[in-house]
Amino acid sequence: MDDHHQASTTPSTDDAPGDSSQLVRFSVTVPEDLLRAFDDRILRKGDVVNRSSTIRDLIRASLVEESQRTPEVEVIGSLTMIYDHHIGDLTRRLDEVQHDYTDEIVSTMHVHLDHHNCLEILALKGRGSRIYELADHLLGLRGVSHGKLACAATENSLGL
Ligand code: NI
Repeated sequence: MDDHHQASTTPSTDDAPGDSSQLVRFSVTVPEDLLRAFDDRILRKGDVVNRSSTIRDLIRASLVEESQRTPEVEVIGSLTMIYDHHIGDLTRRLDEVQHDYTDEIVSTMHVHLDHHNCLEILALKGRGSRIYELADHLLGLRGVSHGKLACAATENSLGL
């Protein structure tokens, strides 16, 4: 059992994580094929194999995901949806919902994909409870065929 239990504050030679907090080195034990698959994944993303940097990103992402469950936490993210603007009064209803969340919707982009379909992307920033409520309202409208809310960060995670 040599993993998880030891952590030292020996300065690391890895690249800096972008803030001033002290780096801590720890060792992790994983199956060899899992590590190989992990390295392959890093390389597919076009990076040199920098496990530390990738693991830091994964840790941050998991912390963001966890804190999104707290309604009071400020989250930053985007909502993507595709819909057929010919369906009923969908465009009017989409507009009405969005006008109730002017504090949370930072920016929107609308792309007319073809004769029927529209792609709309909303940049969002606000309390988690409001952001999720907005996403539920929009994605629940009849005619919205694809939709996904992706929270990229929380206000706190930006400082990590
Ligand atoms: Ni359109």
